[in-house]
Amino acid sequence: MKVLSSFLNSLHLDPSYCLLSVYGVTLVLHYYRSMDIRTDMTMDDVQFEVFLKSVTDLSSEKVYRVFDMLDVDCSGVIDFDGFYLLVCILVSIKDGMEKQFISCHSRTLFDLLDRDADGNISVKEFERFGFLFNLTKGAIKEIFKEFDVSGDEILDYNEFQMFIMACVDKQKEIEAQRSHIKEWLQMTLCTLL
Ligand SMILES: [Ca+2]
Ligand SMILES: [Ca+2]
Repeated sequence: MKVLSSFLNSLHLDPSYCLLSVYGVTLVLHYYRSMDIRTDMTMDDVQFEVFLKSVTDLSSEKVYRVFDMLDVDCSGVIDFDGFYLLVCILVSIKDGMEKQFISCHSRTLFDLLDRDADGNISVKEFERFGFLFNLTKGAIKEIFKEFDVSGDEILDYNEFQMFIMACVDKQKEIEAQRSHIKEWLQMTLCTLL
């Protein structure tokens, strides 16, 4: 999923808590209110589709999957809390902070992914929403192979947390490799010039 939006470009997450600043929350609230034509602090599926399609490249089918995920009480509307969470997810993707975001909000995300609320995440549940964090079907299968320690083809919360820690470690490994390459390039350039 790609995030393309001038509104979201102006927002960034706090690196420690992976949440928006007070100023950011105010901006999001203002934006949410500007779309709230019924002035009842709710957003229906049509408004939601217009918003999400204007800031991402998601298909209508995937937009409705996200809507279902955030509409936890099946009321047919998204309240401000759900919208705020969605904006934080989108900002984390825009800034390449998906893994840190998953790590900071693991319990919330686990509960959202666990659609049937049985306390476990199945491959099907993961595949349904994995696209949000740019996890492909192949990557999800690998995750299950590696982290389904009990071998019951579902991830409980402990297994899910192990997966998150591995993702964070992988992210750090990639960042360390990038900084080594940068240092090496700078040193090589200095000796050549
Ligand atoms: Ca489940
Ligand atoms: Ca398991």
